[in-house]
Amino acid sequence: MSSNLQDGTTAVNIHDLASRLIAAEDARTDILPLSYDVELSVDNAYRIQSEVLLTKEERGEHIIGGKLGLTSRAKQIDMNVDNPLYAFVTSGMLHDATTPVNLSRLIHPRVEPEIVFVLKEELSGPGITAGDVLDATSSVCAGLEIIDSRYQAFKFTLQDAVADNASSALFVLGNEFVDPPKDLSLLGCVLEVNGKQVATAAGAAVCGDPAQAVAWMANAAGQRGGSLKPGWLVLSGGLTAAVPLRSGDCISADFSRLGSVSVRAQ
Ligand code: OOG
Ligand code: MG
Repeated sequence: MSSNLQDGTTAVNIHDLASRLIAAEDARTDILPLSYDVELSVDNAYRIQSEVLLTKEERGEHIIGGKLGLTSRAKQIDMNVDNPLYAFVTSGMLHDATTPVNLSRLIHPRVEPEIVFVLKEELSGPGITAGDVLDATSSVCAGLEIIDSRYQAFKFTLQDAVADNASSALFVLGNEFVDPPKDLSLLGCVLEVNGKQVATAAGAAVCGDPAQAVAWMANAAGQRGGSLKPGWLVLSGGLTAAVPLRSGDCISADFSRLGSVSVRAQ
């Protein structure tokens, strides 16, 4: 499919821009942000994201959930982008935590701790509240997301990051799936790299309450005709700034109530 959409002064070719991102991921090479030579609206950035996901589906992957990005001040400050965004995770991104990540598959991976929701009911905005999210959640668990922006030095605008499916690459889940506590805001998280504590946070770091972040995605995706489906996982966004994943590293997150989750790199 090829579509040209007028955006500001630029005719934007959604398909060509999506192909740049797919090619970068396939070749494990970083590229200049799309905003370097194209003026993109947020809506067109989401259209590029859909096209990237369509390519993954054509290659046999399927969407298994959603993800929030830039939902904490720690992430927004680190990435110099002030708004949250949403994206989707596919079957190819769920990584078995017992298998080391093969770094040759990635460009410049970083890891961030996240609270992950497992949905039992559909969430379709508008009007979804944090309470609706908790009612629609069967369990929550600990997660580590391995992000890998296709852009040089992880430098991007909101539109760039949206188009790049929010830097998604891989994620791992902990083993403990618990009933969602009524209040996730006080859930504590300690992030360690090779046994050394590097950051701490509470659930409130993410939009005041990670359930609020999931509600935001249901409402924002709802405006574009999307919804969060029963059975999906939803990564509610990095609680802390992400840390680089290097050869030999073991990165762990310990959460109150959710247990711990680790990822190793070879
Ligand atoms: C964008 C993706 C952000 C999160 O949890 O905030 C994200 C990035 O930081 O590269 O996944
Ligand atoms: Mg993330």
